[in-house]
Amino acid sequence: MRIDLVTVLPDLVRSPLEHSILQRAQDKGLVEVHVHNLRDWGLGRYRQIDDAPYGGGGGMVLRPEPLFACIEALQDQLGQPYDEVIYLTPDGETLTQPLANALSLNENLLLIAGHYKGIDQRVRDTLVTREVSIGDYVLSGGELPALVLIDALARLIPGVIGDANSALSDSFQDGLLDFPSYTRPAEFRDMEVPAVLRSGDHGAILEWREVHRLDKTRTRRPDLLPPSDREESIE
Ligand code: 6GU
Repeated sequence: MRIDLVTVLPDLVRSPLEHSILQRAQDKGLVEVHVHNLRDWGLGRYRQIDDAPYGGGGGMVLRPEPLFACIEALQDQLGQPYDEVIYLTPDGETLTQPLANALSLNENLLLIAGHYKGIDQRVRDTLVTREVSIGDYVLSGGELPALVLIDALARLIPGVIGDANSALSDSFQDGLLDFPSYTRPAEFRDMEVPAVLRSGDHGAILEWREVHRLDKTRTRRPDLLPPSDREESIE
């Protein structure tokens, strides 16, 4: 998968892309992330990229010319249309695991991180094919949401995560929260790891994990369960 990310703050997004799973995904050639500074397409001597909103009010709006020039240049370089041009915005569709799963199947994505008061509506009306929010709270810009989206997508690409089962067994992937995990030591400050997990009985371990996934989901996120599964708790 190739991801082009357009931002006015390229330095803000670089470091997270250079660590851990995102770095590994890129090292393995499974994901390519290219960061582009919108100011490179800015207007005039001062490379202007934003302006005051028509109609007044606070904040600045990203002008259409730099965004059109940038997106068209990237489109030309790619040599084909992007599968999706995604604008990160709090009024977009909320990112969920099913949306991440669907987007992870694309080959080429262009992400636009807005800033200030957002971007000129004409860009949204013409070039943007999808608008995505990462939740019902307001952030200062689309850069962190873009990184969240990239992380959610990269880990779904086959080969990125070591254990092939790991991404599929995550919380949310089948609608339940994850089970509690323990590692050595078996006893720590009078707290014992549940005996069944040390029993070697794989059937019993699977059952324990399912019971605890369901129990945790009932307690914390009953909204994830069908109404018939919401009551009844383990003793
Ligand atoms: Cl995508 N952008 C901003 N600025 N705030 C957000 C968001 C996006 N998603 C949730 N809050």
